Amino acid sequence: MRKDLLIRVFVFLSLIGIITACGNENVQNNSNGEQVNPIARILNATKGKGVIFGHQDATALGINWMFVEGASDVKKVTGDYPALFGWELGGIEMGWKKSLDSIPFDSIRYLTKQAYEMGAINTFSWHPYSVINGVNSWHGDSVIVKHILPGGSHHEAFLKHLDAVGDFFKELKAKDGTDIPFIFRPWHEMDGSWFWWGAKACTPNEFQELFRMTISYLRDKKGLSQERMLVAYSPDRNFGSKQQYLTWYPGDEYVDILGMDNYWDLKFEGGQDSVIRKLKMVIELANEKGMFSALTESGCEDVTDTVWFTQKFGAVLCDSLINKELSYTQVWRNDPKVHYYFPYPGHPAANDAAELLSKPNIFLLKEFIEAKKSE
Ligand code: BMA
Repeated sequence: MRKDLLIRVFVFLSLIGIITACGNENVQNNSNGEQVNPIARILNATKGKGVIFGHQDATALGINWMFVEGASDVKKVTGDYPALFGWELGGIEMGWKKSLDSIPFDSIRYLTKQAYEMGAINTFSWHPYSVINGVNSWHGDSVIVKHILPGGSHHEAFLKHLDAVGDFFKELKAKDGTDIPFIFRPWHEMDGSWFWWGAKACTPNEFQELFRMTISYLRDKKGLSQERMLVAYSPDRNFGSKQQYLTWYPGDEYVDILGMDNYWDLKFEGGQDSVIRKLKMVIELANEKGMFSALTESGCEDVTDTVWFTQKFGAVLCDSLINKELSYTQVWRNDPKVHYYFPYPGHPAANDAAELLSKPNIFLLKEFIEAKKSE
């Protein structure tokens, strides 16, 4: 072979090597090809066996109880805990002792640790107040994002908000001192118009910059490396193609889990077909990128449809491809003062929810612990 041809072949092969190595970064592999993130290892172990079921605020409050040790509406109805616990940090950036949902951050810390010790996964959402004018997250017309980006009038002040979030995460330690790994899902539902980081209040570029800045700051300045924190990108249901789904996408380096929140489609007759169609796009993208996929939020408010769990949600989760590919899902919180998304004992939908969750391929905690044994 001629020397210049040899050089070309060498350059070509090196490029392939570089491209492959970049791909690995997305799934958190170290140089030996091993997963460095404990949650990523678990999601790899359970993939193909079923979908992990989660509940927001699962052990913090429910119908007719609040902070009762060991209580959970999911457990009351199904006999077992969810396998994924969601928690909300809104208000922490204001220096408050309690979240915007009146849950003390000390309780969230305690319950996160408990969930971890039980073998569950913890995931965090954050509905922050604006550092500019103190309004809550549901101000879809307020132009805030561009002012908190680098160079903006409130950038430095906003970094203090990120400090509060990062410090909270850093303090999450197990009994033996191990850092508790978690999923962080910031700036979700950006394709909707209800949040100040949403489609009406910032451009996709500004949004992407906000997302990247948030994750880089937590990683680089707060030490929350990819070994500890997985990041979920989680638009709502407003997309009809993979390209549209990626409108707000900050880039592979900043994301580990591709998600979708979707309450809306499941309100309608046949809506499960739209959810299935959209989730399949998310799954395809996740597989192309070597990432995980999730239905990061769903639910029927006050469970007014008594067969919602088996007929709507279940139709999605039991779709053969989705059941094999989707890592997890979560229904929203049970707050008797506001709304609830999981039935309580005696509720007309209780048996229906229990029926769905009794399926071996939708994981409550015990099944999840079994499934992850091959980790
Ligand atoms: C929303 C509602 C609100 C809550 C917020 C953050 O969907 O449940 O009441 O404040 O989530 O948890």
